[in-house]
Amino acid sequence: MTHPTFSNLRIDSDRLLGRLMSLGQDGALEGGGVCRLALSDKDKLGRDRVVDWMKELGLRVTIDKIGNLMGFLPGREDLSPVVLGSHIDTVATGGLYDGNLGVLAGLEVISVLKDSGYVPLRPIVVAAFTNEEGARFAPDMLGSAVDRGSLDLETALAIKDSDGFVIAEELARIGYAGEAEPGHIDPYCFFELHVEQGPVLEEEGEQIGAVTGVQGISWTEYVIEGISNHAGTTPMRLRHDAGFAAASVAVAARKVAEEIGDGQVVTVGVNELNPNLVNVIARSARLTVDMRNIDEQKLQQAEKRLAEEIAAICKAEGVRYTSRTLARFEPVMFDQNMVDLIADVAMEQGRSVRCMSSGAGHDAQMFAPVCPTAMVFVPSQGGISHNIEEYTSPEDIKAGANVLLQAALTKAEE
Ligand code: HGY
Ligand code: MN
Ligand code: MN
Ligand code: MN
Repeated sequence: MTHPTFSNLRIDSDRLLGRLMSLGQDGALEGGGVCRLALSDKDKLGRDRVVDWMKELGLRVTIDKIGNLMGFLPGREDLSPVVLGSHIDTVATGGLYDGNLGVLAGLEVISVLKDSGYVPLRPIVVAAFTNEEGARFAPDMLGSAVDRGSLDLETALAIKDSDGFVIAEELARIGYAGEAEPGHIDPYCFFELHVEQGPVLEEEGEQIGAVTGVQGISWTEYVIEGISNHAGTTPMRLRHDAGFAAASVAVAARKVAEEIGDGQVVTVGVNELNPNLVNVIARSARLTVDMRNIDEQKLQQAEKRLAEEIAAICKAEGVRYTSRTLARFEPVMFDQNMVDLIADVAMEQGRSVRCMSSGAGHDAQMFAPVCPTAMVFVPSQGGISHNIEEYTSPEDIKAGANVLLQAALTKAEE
């Protein structure tokens, strides 16, 4: 029996936008935006909502031991599945789209199949991975890394947030300490639809990004220990000021980025002083440095240079420091055939498309080493993300979800 073609199937953008807005209620911030930190009560609300939608769609829902959610739609044959994944945890000042779009567009693909009665050859899995952001628990992409075996489950379960809460206990507390073994699916291929989170597509007037890879990520936490003292009585020559050392690290990090050039980015996102009082020279500082580059050699060079700078700063100020690696992922390249498929589908649908690498980390980078993987980007208005003003237009969301639909169904017939 020849199977009806799927090429005329299209998403229902009102339904997809409706789900995005509904999910955005879980952790909604006054004045817009979302705070749905991994394994928080708000994350539980979002998870419960997504699980309900998966069940309404008749998917077989599994929760694994690190809390990854997977909805399974059988295919005509019992083959390895096409996986459509992303995340629903957000940073504390998050938007409606980062991660959420990828998971809900996956559910929209399932809804289209249910409406049309079309059953693809291969099963399709929609996945929402635990703690992609890394904003509460480091490293980021934690759930997908455990799923793909690049992070040990027991190690991940023991990770604590800055308040001392442990992942294993938080999973149990919100009722998402699943029983399935991480890695219980053997993916045929992996797609992730995601907002670009940068300015490129909008600046160049392109509608779709066919993502070729993800840059390397290096997260380090530094704790600098000085001597607290009176701000008024302590001569400058006698100070061992952890606050000054931390500020100097931020300046040095920017200098290293400029030295390396070529797309090197460096961010000091956390800089906590203790006791953090107006008239006390800081006793200690806890800061994080996020460094990224698509070129692994240059990223290593940036790490080396920053280490040199920090050693010199702390020696000169007479303060001690310790460092801890929070995350370290090498750059990944996606499967060229999958990238080409995304570009071809976009052009067939009359969309302008450009190939580009991703500045942000994504769950897809955990799948790239183990199966054909690629991402679809849609523009971020003003290039803004990790910000409550994050916005992508309904037209761009519809365009991206239709590209995901057709690319996924093409692979599901292989
Ligand atoms: O940091 C990142 O790029 C990702 O959003 N976790
Ligand atoms: Mn994301
Ligand atoms: Mn993010
Ligand atoms: Mn990300």
